[in-house]
Amino acid sequence: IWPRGDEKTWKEGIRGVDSDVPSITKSIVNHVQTSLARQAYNVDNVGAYQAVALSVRDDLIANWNETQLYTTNKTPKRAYYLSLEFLMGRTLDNALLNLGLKQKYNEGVEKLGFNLEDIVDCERDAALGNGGLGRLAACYLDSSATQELPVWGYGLRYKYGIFQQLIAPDGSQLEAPDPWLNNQNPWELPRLDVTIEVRFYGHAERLDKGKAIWSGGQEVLAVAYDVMIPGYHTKNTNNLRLWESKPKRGFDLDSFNAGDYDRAVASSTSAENITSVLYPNDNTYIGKELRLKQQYFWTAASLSDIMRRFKNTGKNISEFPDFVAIQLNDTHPTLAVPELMRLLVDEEDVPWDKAWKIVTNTFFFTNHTVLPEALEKWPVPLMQNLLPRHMQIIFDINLQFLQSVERKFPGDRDRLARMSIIQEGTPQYVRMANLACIGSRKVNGVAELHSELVRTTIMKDFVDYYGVSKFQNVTNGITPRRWLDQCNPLLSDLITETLKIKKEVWLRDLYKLEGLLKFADDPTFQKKWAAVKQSNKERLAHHVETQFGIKVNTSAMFDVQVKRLHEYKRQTLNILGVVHRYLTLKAMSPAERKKVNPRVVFFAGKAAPGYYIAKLTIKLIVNVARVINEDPDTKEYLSMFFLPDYSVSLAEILIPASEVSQHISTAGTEASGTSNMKFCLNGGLLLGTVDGANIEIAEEVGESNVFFFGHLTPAVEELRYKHTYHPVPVEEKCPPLAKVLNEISSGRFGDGSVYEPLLNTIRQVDYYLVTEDFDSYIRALEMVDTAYQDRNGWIKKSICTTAKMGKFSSDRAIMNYAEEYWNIEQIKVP
Ligand code: GP0
Repeated sequence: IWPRGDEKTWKEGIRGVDSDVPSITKSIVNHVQTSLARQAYNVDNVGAYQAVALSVRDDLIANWNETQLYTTNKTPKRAYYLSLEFLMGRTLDNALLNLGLKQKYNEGVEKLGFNLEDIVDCERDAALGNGGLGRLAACYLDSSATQELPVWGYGLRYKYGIFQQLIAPDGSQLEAPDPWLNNQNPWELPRLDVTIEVRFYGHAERLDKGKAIWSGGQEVLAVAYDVMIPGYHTKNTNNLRLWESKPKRGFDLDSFNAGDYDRAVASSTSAENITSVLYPNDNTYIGKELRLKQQYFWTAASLSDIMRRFKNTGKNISEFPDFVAIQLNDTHPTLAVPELMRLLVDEEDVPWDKAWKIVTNTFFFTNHTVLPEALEKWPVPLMQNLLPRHMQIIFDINLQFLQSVERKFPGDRDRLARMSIIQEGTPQYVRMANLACIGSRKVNGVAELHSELVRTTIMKDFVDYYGVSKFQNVTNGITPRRWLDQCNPLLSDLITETLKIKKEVWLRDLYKLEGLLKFADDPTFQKKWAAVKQSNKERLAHHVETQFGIKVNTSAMFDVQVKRLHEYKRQTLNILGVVHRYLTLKAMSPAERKKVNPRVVFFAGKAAPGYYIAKLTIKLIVNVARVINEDPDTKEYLSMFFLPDYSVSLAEILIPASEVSQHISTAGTEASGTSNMKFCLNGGLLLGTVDGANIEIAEEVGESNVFFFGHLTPAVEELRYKHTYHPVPVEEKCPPLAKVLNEISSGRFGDGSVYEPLLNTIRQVDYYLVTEDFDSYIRALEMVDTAYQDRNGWIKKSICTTAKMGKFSSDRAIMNYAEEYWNIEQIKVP
């Protein structure tokens, strides 16, 4: 008995039966029978997902192979993107769209009695990243392949990705592991033959001419797993190589023979531990030895692999920078600088000065934050012990560098101390940003304002020394394939039908969206545009209802703030604003309330497990939501949800449904932001501070189409100074905010004493200036309300916003890196 689908299609798919059924269903059925070893009547959605994924994978492998072969034969210059995080999300839907096979698979799967959307939903996210930085890396891989650039990513294959977030009944965040590899992962190709030995500890003995021999210590193996990265509507399929650690020998036989079983197993577990878990910190540095081990393990394996590939071309070592460019995604891979020095000097016998020239022409460094707590600094004794040879090399680089600074600025001791790679003290520290800057050809920030802050604050001395041209900007971007076509198919179709150009064209040249402008006033188009948003709101509401059992009013305005929890991102400002709104509603008469614009506020985001204030913010959000969602006086007009376990997949549902999204960091603190671009691309309006890429979004869409508020960056330092030395009580500075804080303290949302430490950060130093921006924030929210009352006016703003988002395609960003930094060329695989 064949329980689902078309019996003939199933039967004809079986191996050996020759027929003209479409090759897709045939390949799916084949995988069910062979790879999954299942009978056709024994397939559920998960099994169907696996069979479909394996079938799509066959296509990817074919393209991937051709791309690698073709590129190897052409020996072009290649670029490598070293990132400790790649936040890929799901692959199946994206692969189908990029391959242009979505429609066919839809039909094929239908014939077999399944529904493609349900199958797609069976995939677990690959969540090997924390937030913006990791997702940016994923968008850049998509754009590199789409732009037909020879770019590989290098990262770690963590066994556990970012933790799963659960919310306890009292509103606390709980963390559970993310064993994403428990299910088979069809998207990776294990390369058990590609292994690299990586050494830790031991001792380094100096020889002459700057050389040394590093020996002893612990050796572990790096094993390669390759993830195929298809470009959009091109055969080019790039590679993301992720390393897994394993013991060099399963057991330390010496200890084993001596009967010391525990020690033998300990060395193997310590080797395997290296790639076991992604550190869940975002925008803060954590000084754990295992994290440093991860960084070295990954950079050493990647550089050895890159060196081997370069040497296979038969070129002379001095040509290395003509064939290899390496982008350092933040300071995490900075050990690549001394590691390449070690390879060149100790192993390839290149003289020190020549090696240094090669190194400084190979690397490029992207900074992602100016927050002081995020700057990586490793204690010298820790690094000395783990990487004795690298510590020598770093000291040697530093000596030469400081001598050169001294020649340029004679007698300026303070300057030398600031620019030194080594921060003096007990212990000394290695400043990774200084090393990355000194070792790189160029340094860039990720939005105009941020790059300017890099030049004028953390890298100021280096600008004086090198000149300003080394310090540039590449504004971040997002891939419109995932963040429009895939997550918002209705809008994608409407755009295609309106522009009257093929989807493949505008998705590769996003400036084409400007063609929507001339329809911005067209009432029929406006109607269609609004209907798409409405339908996306309903999709979100349905998701929230099925996943969390909560009903959502879809005629209310959807207001969204989703991102990592961090004081600088100021989710506090948002929640305090919601409480203010609630108190205002409570004070109104029922008749007055009827005139109010109903609003639903969505929050989502994870807090680092050790970040106490961030976790307390989640608790406050959850408990305020509980009270206001149940208040019969107000619940029609205001409700609020904290959606647990924010992920790429959840973002794909939230973003298309948003009418306004909040990006409200203290001015000067958010390097760029990238979700701001995603919301605007999907026709959501931006409510934000004059910070990061918000500024460039406003430049593109026009200030009248965004809601800006708050103090500007130049005011921030002075205000902080005042807060420290001339504090003014909140009661005086901002009475409405004081009222909100006191209502929370007095127990209106459950035991107020729980929140005192959080509320006191605002009442006391208020480092992130919530008290300074609260009034203008409330006024901005009112402006949003007023604008929303004018339905057509709002829809027009929404259309104009999407239309002007061309700049923010990651294709533009990646081409900028390719042309101005890496000097690599596009090669189309025929
Ligand atoms: C920056 F330093 N970012 C860091 C970090 O440790 N983690 C991280 O995600 C982010 C920035 O906060 C950003 O502003 C930026 O756009 C992103 O890196 C990519 O450049 C958040 O979107």
